[in-house]
Amino acid sequence: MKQNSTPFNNDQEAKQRDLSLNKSDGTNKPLTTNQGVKVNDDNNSLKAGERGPSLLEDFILREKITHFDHERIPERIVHARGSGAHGYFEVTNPIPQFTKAGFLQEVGQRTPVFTRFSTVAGSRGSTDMARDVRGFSVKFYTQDGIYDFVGNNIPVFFIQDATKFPDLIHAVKPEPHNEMPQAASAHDTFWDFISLMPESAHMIMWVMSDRAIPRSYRMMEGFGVHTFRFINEQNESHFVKIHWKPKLGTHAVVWDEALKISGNDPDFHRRDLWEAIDMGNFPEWEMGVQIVPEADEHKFEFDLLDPTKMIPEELVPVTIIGKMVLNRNPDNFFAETEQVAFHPGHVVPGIDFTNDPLLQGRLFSYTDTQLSRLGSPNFHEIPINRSISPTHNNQRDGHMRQEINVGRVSYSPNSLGGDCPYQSRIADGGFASYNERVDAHKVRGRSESFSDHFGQAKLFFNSQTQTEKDHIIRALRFELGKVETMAIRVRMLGILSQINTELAQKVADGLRLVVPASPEQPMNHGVSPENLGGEQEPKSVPSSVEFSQALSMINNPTVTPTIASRKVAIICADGVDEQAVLDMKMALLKESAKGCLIAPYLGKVITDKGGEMPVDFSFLTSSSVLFDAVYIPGGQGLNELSQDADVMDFLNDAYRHCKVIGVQGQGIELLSGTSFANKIDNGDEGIVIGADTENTDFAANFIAAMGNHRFWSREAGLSNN
Ligand code: HDE
Repeated sequence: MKQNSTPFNNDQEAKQRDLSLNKSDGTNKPLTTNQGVKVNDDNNSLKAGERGPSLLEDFILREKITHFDHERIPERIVHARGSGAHGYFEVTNPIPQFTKAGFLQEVGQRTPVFTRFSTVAGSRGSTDMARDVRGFSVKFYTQDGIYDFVGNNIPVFFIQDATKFPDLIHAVKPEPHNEMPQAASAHDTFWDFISLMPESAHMIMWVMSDRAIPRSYRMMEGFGVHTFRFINEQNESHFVKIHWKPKLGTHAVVWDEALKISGNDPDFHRRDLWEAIDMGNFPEWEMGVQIVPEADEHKFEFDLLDPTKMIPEELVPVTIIGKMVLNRNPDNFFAETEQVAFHPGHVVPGIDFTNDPLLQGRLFSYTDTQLSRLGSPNFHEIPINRSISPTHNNQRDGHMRQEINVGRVSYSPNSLGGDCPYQSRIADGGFASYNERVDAHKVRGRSESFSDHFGQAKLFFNSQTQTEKDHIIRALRFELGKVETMAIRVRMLGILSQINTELAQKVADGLRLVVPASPEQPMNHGVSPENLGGEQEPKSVPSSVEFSQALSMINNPTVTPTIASRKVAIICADGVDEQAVLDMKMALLKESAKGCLIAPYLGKVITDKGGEMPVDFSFLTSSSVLFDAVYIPGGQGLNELSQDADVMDFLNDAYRHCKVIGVQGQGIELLSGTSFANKIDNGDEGIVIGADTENTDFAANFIAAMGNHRFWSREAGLSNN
């Protein structure tokens, strides 16, 4: 057992008990004002005569309206759109040799967590399906205080220095003159900035990949981005990069699907997370670490402090140390998901920072932003932010102070209060910053070791499968195609040509442009570079790893195929084969997946046996982009659906988005009206056909095909854009 703090707490419910102190439930309770006075009439304001003016005296009306008027708080400047859930973190492989962090010490030790996923650029009400980075934040309520992991689903970032962050965000947010476009990077100001910032080249490869359009928050990796430090009991430091690997694998949708999901269900990811937890399909991630000893700090061809670089897993493998399970939806979105305040500077003994200049800037920004968003330095007292380990200090007062500090002493040193609260020795769990030696001139500049902007961008692109490369090319054609200023498009082609000439050429072909012979130099307004501060001349250092399997979602070796929690659309109409539907639903349920009945109408369908089955969605209220696969059972009556344009769109989209389509018995006739009718006999593995309804292997074959997620070979003949 660790000797320096409280014994290990293993209480995953501790935070729920803490939150319950603030919960309020009005069931079977009288309506009251905020002052506790019971209300007799909540429907009429007080007036001078029934048709007369309202009276100022009406304290019930005034209180209700005033509170309403002040309901909104500023949304987050970035990551405004998000969804959260409660759960726990469990240690599976303790690493006390690297960190003394109390919550990472013993196998089976559990710590309550609250996790929030988000998009970056869009407003609170924007679509979940924007092409964007996803935030991945975890608040650990540890026995030694709060530890916040505040990462993304992409392991690198656009910029190297915090001072460029306001510029980056101003460029990507809707343009200031007309507030367009919402939740989209496909516009001039973003690409103008990016085309002038070659350090963003690596990140651009990730953001243009399918990582930026995840199938689900539950199917994304998480990365801490910066190199942090782990500190052990001997006060030794190791560099660490933190990873989260989703148990369901890392999966994405396709761009055309993303656009249609945004129209069909802008809450797609929020709903997916909520429903999965509601149904008991608790999302799970493994936490892994890449550890680099201090002595190896300069061993790599990139700088560990540069947040535009990751450590290829081929150089330093990821060691799994624990898992996170999200098993409880919030009770109240505002109180929990909106008011939760993360901060990369919330660390506990055993975890410390490095000099990554992006991280250093973040350490300032997060408290500052909570002051404007939540309105007071007492935001740590909001229940979702409250530590479950006791807090005592001499900080006092401020807006909305909840704590009632007793006694006359609020300073240190003091003799009147026995010099309490007292400071803790390191051995008793007191936090002491890592004793790093710093001996340098004050300088506003950048290390030469940060000047490789293209080496890892190349590694990323080269590590993708052809399908993934094609998706990156198409994403860039789309994004740059929305840019109106020709010079920006051309400048971006210059950047791309330094990553990969084939990439640049194919993007240029889509835009009908010529790749410039040499990339454009930054504008310095006539001032020679030596008279300006700023970056080093960009360069490209070849990566010592030429191909990294972990960078491709399709090749990713950690994925075990599963269809758990996936949704299947079962096409129905009166006369549908009842047994086939029931068998498929049962087979899916066994794999923790769900079959939903879609019919031309809501209510019920009458089956071939004269029975009734409830319909989940009509073709009007649903779309195949909201499902992972389509199943067409046999039965009379389905044929008529081939005259229905909505049904044909449903099936054509499922095919276009490379999804599994299973069809049994007479159901096959329905496919004759689709755009892919001529492909059915071509051996497309994603079309699973059961000629007769007795085929017992059918459901198993269908489920096995679904485990592949998508059948990319179909894309070859679909579109050349
Ligand atoms: Fe953030 N970021 N960020 N960021 N960030 C915020 O804090 C900031 C960066 C990340 O679910 C803000 O509470 C600066 C990298 C996530 O509540 C703000 C810089 C990474 C979230 C802020 C960065 C992140 C935020 C806005 C460059 C990945 C959502 C609201 C120096 C490692 C947290 C808030 C949540 C939120 C500042 C760059 C992740 C303004 C100055 C790199 C997941 O403080």
